[in-house]
Amino acid sequence: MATTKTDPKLSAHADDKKSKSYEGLSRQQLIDAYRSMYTSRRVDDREILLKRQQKIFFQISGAGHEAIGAAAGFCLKPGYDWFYPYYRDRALVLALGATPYEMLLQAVGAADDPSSGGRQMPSHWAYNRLNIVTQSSPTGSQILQAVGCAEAAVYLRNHPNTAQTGSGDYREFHKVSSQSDEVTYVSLGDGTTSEGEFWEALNTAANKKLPIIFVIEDNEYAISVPVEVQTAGGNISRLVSGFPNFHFEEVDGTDPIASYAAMKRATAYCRAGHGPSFVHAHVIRPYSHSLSDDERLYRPDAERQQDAARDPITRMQMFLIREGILDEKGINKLEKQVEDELQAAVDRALEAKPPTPDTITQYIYSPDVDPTSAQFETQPVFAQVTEAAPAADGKKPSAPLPKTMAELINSTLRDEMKRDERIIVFGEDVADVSREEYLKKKLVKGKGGVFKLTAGLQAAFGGDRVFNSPIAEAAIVGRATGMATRGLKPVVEIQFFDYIWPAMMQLRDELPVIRWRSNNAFSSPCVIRVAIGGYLTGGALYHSQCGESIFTHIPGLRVVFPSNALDAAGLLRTAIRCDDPVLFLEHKRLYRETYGRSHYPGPDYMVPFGKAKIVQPGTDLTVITYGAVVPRAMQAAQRLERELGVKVELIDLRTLNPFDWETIAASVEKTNRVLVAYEDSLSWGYGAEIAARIADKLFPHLDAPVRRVAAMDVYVAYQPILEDAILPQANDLFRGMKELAEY
Ligand SMILES: Cc1ncc(C[n+]2csc(CCOP(=O)(O)OP(=O)(O)O)c2C)c(N)n1
Ligand SMILES: [Mg+2]
Repeated sequence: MATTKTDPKLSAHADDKKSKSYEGLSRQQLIDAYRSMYTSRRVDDREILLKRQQKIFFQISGAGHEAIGAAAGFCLKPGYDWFYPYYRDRALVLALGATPYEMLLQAVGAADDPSSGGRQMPSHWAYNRLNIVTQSSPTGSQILQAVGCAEAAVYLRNHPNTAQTGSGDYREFHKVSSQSDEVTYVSLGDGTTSEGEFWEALNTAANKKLPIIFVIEDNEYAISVPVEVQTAGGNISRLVSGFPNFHFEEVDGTDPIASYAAMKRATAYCRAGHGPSFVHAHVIRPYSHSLSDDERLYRPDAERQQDAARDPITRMQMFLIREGILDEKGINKLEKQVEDELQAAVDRALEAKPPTPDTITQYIYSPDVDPTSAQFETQPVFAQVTEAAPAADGKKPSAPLPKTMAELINSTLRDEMKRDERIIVFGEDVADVSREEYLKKKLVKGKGGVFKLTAGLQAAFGGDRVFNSPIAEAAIVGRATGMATRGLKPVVEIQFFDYIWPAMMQLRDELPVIRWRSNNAFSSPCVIRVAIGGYLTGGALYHSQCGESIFTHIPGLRVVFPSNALDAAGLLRTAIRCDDPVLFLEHKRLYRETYGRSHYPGPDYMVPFGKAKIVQPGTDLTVITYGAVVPRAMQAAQRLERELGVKVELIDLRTLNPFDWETIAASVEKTNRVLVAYEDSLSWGYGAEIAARIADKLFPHLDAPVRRVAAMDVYVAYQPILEDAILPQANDLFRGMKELAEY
């Protein structure tokens, strides 16, 4: 255990009682434990005072949770094991080597706060050097990431080639490493076990026998809601006891020695590779939920006094005295030392400089790899089609046909996986066949995705690189996030855009925020492929929706939406090689469309983000669109030219965040008329922002109002007659264009 400095004078006196074993903890370690526990409590007390003096802006205490934290600190190794600790883990974080000064820097919101640079509340731990991964405020969103982190440890161990760095892509900036017996620690409160993501995490940890320790710090309350309301039967240990492959512990988490014994067994089980551990620690919460909560409103005095009798700080103090490890003088001396150090830390922290507003936009995206740069603009290299000898009947063999978007996405994944062993593909049904023996014995052909986009990848790269996940979208994104934090490049699939919503917490509050909230101490670049869109005749409302603007509204997330096979290949490669999280939207209707097919552009073809494509140049009217509306708009534009001689400039945005303002502006300045068209419902849709910007920035250049053509403000219906009426068709686009041209 790395802990704060130890004064030799405070070392355990007399060797006489050395023989006595405290579950293997030395007398010095017990003193060290008290030091981190007491320091933790005093930092809390001091922060509470500073908050009352309005010198800091928020406070979250770890009071009552110190003993289990200190005990965990003895079993786990900073910078070796990995940590996803929740906000009450101050004692653990101190035990691992963070300092009160560093904690106070976060409380005052200092520029030098190593956890977030003044961006997150205090007790939102992140210490890169200690492998303490940036934590957030949503209860439980860390758990699936911790599972992904543990999966990554196993994968990295089995794939030494992942250490290759490869210049010119994300790998240059993400060194990977793992330890043969490392474990991942994740903690949470009793109330948080009610979150679905908790159960998704246990499921995968058990199934994959992952080296991860779940620590539940059960203080019997979640703000004002008692444990029996959160948890059926009131005891989480009982509920989870059926999960296979787990080692279970239930312990008095206010007793450091019992906690240590439990944590020691739990850690040993994980380190030995037997599977995950579950430690249920009963603790107390003496300081209400937070400073904005007064627990006397819902907890009677008697109950609170019962808790107070178990206070881990006083218990540990008494224990040290009783065992003759420290006398009263020794305790006072230690406490005085802690106080003095803390006072110095407070004085320094109060002097620390706040961040300046010009830094706000730093680290929304990678500062190292710019996917809009020329580095990502390469030329396609189409394989030479060699003339084959004429067949026996004298007929010429036909040249190979251009490929569909589905085929080119598959080929791109294949080539990238060949190039980069850090790529892992998982999702629902993406494997060829989970029961691999069927594949080996050639009993079945394999599935490879409901749209067959990942077909053959498992056969080519193995079941630990391409595998099926449970139907748990939050788990797909959360696990991917944890893996990416370790330097892997998950390219995961959400089967239908309509089912992305269980992953929304991960997609909004976690994945795209990790870099910004940790001030670039951590990042999680990965790719989420999603089948999206309608025009399916029969897809109905749960297989046809769009909704891309919900994701372009998220800073830190790149959003890509190709309209043809060649762009899909080039953009997917950019998505994989870049250093940001990317939502890669694939239109189902375009997967096998005749429109936009192409030969494979070779293993290095890339299209930069933020560069639109002028599908057709024109002089009279600009049409801005993307995705499946591109071919429909093309049809309408051709008719407009045929019937009215109007020349439309058709722009395919290709990427929605970032988007290509320069191309838009240049075109509108030339044509002076603009239509924005999109498949999503009209109001608040993606094109609304484009239209607003044009109206704002290009007003002097406009000869007509900015118009939009989009879907009706309703869901996509099953009956094709209704679907046709709901979604924008070539006829609607033609009408919109004609009106504008004639305005
Ligand atoms: C997803 C989510 N919902 C609600 C909250 C507000 N909230 C913060 S802490 C908390 C209670 C957590 O209780 P528990 O897991 O028992 O942890 P404790 O604070 O008791 O240690 C709630 C409801 C939140 N942060 N995140
Ligand atoms: Mg609780």
